[in-house]
Amino acid sequence: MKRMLSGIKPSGQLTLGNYIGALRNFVKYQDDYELFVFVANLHCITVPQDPAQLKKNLKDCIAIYLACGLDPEKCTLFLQSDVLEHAQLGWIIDCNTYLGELNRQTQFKDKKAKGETNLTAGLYTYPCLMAADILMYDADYVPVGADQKQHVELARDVAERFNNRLGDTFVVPEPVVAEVGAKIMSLSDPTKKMSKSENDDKGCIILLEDIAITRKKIMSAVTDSLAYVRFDPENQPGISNLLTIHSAISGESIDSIVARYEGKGYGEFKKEVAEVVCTEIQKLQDEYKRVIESGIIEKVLEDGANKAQRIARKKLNKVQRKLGLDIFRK
Ligand code: ATP
Ligand code: LTN
Repeated sequence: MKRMLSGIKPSGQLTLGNYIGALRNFVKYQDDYELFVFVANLHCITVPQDPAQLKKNLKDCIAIYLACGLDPEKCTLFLQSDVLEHAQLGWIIDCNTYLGELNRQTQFKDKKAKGETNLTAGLYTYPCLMAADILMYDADYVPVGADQKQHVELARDVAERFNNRLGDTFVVPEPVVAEVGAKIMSLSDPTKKMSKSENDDKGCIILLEDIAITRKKIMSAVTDSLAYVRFDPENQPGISNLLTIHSAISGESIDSIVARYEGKGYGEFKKEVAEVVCTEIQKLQDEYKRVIESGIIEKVLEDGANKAQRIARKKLNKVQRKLGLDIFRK
């Protein structure tokens, strides 16, 4: 069975973008792949976090994973910082990545271009830790949203370089980006990604927020004055985003939705999108409550970390041996 791995960085509450672009797909993959899913809490602290809030977000993140249908019997679920090997391999990868490669990573470049101050070294080398997460487990495939593809490509480059220099060590991973829903846009500014860390309250649907608020956000989503429902991301980014959201959740093709709305107004269309989204999120919230009340999270994480660590330890030993870092181990 091929191996697949992905992580989510709960730097805020999880959003509809995370759900459509990532979580929902993981659930499908767990039957066909040996799946590893973790909470990337070390990646969260690349920007300042309130400790109490972070702790709550981490727990919610795991609970949402479980609520979406990730089954600890079928996949390995763990917290990144519980497997200490990640940080050590991360350092080794720091030392095998060129500044030029990091300078080309758009996520950091964008933050810098926006004039954000106090950017940390961790934020800059973030893709190296991500490469460590991936290469540690010999992942064949890495499902990510469109914005993370470049980071997986860096992991590929580092793996290939290391293998060429010191012999076969890492599996070269491939990014997997879903066709529909890889980039859900903000409802208040459909030219920007829906993001939990951008302080975009109106544009961002939080999975655990009150359903009435979700409905309201969709009904007041920014659209345009053209007044026809059509998929044209360039000229009608708002409507196209709503079509994408609908199609990703309902499974109905965008063409078929567009055809049903010929000659009809945006209000009616938004109502249907809101219904589709709210029904899905309500189901998720019910399941989330059940998970929290069941108290299984601790045990799931403990088992997941033990399983992940056995693999990570082996890989790190191999890498250290290749680099000549150890003295006694054969
Ligand atoms: P932030 O919103 O804080 O910039 P993020 O949501 O991009 O962060 P993660 O929470 O780690 O970062 O993302 C987890 C996964 O969800 C990634 O694969 C990411 O690409 C995907 N994802 C996040 N936002 C969206 C979105 N708007 N549309 C589609 N996929 C998304
Ligand atoms: N950087 C990713 C989260 C992440 C990840 C990973 C995803 C950290 N390590 C390894 C896939 C594989 C993000 O911000 N979404």
